[in-house]
Amino acid sequence: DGCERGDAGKPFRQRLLVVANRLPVSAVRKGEDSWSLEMSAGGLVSALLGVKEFEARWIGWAGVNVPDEIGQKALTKALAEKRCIPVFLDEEIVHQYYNGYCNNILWPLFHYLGLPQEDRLATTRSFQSQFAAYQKANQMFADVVNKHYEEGDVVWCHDYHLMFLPQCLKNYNSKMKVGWFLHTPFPSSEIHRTLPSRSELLHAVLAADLVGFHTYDYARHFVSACTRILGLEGTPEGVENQGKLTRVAAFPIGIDSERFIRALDLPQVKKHIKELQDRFEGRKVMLGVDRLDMIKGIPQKILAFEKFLEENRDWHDKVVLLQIAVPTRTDVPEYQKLTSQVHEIVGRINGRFGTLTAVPIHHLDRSLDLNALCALYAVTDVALVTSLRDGMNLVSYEFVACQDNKKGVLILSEFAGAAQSLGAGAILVNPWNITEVAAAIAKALNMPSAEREKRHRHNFNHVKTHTAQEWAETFVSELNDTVVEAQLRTKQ
Ligand code: ADQ
Repeated sequence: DGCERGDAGKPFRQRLLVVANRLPVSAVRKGEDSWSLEMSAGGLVSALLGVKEFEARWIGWAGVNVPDEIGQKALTKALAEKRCIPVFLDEEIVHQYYNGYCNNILWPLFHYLGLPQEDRLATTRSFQSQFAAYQKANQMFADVVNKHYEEGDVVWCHDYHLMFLPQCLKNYNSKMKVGWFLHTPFPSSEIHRTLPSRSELLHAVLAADLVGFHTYDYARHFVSACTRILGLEGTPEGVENQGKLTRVAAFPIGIDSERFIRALDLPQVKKHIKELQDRFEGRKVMLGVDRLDMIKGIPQKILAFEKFLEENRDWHDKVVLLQIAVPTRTDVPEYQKLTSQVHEIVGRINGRFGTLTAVPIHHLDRSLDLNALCALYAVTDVALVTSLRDGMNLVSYEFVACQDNKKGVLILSEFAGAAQSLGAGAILVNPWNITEVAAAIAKALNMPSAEREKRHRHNFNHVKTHTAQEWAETFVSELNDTVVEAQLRTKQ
């Protein structure tokens, strides 16, 4: 059957160690040595559960500070049942590595967003200490991976938090199969050049055997950064460094589309759909679902909706925008400012265009569970995804998966990775141009059903066939093969 066999003659699956900043669990301490754990059902979890050839183990930070040994032991034991292995980070490291270097430096830079003026100098001054904390944190992740690594395991590192990890792991064991995938965009080499630690980061990533991005453009930017900044040679397969080829390629992520399609058949979701339809009867529903983050372009989206209302008086009582924005990184002042800014704009527009019986915008600062989210996607006529930059954007995929009955329209930012895959079915916009987005809203609301059907069909086929599971399988199997190839090349 092609499976290797263990001592008892039973087939065993190769182990996949998935390393990400956060474990897919939320942990709450119940007592000195007891924890309650809830597994988060994100796309990455279901993607990796679907990879049948491998048995996944998770390594990452549990998102809580556990200073005492009793607590750490108890948490480690509880997590083991969920196949999770914790990396313990203290508050100071989290502050410098996670809030500082990851979210204040790399995140805005990779999304082409400058720092606010008042933060710029402060960040420049604290750069070195934050970078040192970043390296230290990556080394702590590597220590845990190394401790649990067994020969034959495949290690998959995730995202901008762990760019140093491939190098730390290869320092321990050059035979370890190591892949690294970036969930955000990789910016133009001209942007990456401005980072004081530009070369160290590139070298560290190049230690991996396979480096993956959502789109071909991000992969190209990365290769350009390696050729221009490090003076290395880029080939169609990747980057060559001292006889070693690091394979660089695009692996566009998808969603677990069946999970969303199945949810629409649940009685409670059907009930919810009916309630929403009754609530908004006679009005077209427009929807935004985002983490409340600068990159999602929420203020720009709402200003474009205001412009649409200004220019289309006959639509005033016939359309409603539901914006569901889940707060994230709430201890960062930039994010607090964004929340107030969005509230202020929504309040102004509702004051301006609302009546005693209806308001044009419903804005919720909260997360919804999968069933509520699916019901909302299903009743929507027009979804608005206006990210200023976005690695992929899974909300656009989830909306399409839930629209096979309604065949609503997706307005999608050309700066989201998803524009490459769903561009043919969506109306693509430049989110910075609110006049253009307002015109796209008018076009979407007035679109004849035959055109909606055609556009939806294109996108639905894509979302159904290019799933998260396929994404994970492709990456992991290519990682398995790439190492062999790379070793062969070195031997030649
Ligand atoms: P995110 O920036 O988090 O992910 P996205 O891809 O849209 O962006 O995924 C967000 C997820 O959170 C979706 O599954 C969505 O359903 C959920 N979500 C958002 N708002 C919610 C709300 N109010 N209530 C409930 N759920 C909500 C990063 C990158 C993306 C990349 C992904 C995957 O920034 O560009 O697509 O990783 O690689």
